[in-house]
Amino acid sequence: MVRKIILDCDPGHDDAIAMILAHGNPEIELLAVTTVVGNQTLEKVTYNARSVSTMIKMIDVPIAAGCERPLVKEIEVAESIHGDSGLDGPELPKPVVEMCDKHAVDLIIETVMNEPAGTVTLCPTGGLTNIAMAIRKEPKIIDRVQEVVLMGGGYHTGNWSAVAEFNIIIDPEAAHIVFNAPWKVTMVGLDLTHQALATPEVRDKIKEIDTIPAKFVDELLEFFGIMYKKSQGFDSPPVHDPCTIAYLIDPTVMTTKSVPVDIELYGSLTKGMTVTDFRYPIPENCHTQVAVDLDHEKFWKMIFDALKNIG
Ligand SMILES: [Ca+2]
Repeated sequence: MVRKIILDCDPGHDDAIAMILAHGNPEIELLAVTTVVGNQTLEKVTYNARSVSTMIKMIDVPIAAGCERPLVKEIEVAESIHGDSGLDGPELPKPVVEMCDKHAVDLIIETVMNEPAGTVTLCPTGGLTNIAMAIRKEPKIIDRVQEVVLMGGGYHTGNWSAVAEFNIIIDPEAAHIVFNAPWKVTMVGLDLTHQALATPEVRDKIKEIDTIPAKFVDELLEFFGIMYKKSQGFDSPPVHDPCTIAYLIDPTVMTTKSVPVDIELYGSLTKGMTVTDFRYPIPENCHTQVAVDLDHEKFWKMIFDALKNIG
């Protein structure tokens, strides 16, 4: 059964690869791409989303821009990882894909409310500002969404502080709203995505595909790899965001564990931490789960196949 998704993102090197995986896989129907401030300003990430759509000839998926700042905190971007444009490295094609004139929050609400109940999955791969705003504006979406599968957080480590991950720490209040809504949330956090490494073997296979989008991905990974080595000491960069899409294509690509997760809002050292409670017993009504182990080979085969499908 084809999975209908809304990708709410901040492209972003790994967001771009998530777009490619969603577009290139026949199991996924991308209903909309919505953008949110995160890796760079809203203006830059929205330009990037249009540019990536142009690159992969994804002309029929609406793109809508969302929130230009977090709910409470000031804007914090990830220039040390994604560069000044948010997508440094390859030369970006000039976007020819038009913007949807709706605000992303409205497009999310309208799409969820117009599709049959229980058929749309939200896939946030940036800060959770748009999704939190959508819940507050139209709480009925909580019951209508099939599930939320998000990249963010981590139950044993952070990357933007000792215990907090970037997508959560840039808007912890929004994350608090999203994790505490009574819908099914799968947290694909750093514990999982740090296994999705673009190793030299992976890079070679992408080069072999030898298409314009494959060359684009190779150049993205080249820049991403340099920045990850310099700023976080990784030998191969972790490609976080497409892990969410991979899970929706085939959940056996990862193992998950059902456990309560909540967001720390007040700790002077721990603000933005995804506090995960592994204690026995797990409550029966637990609506959150965390991603644990990745099947690296299966994951990367999905990316290779998507690139081949796009051609
Ligand atoms: Ca992202």
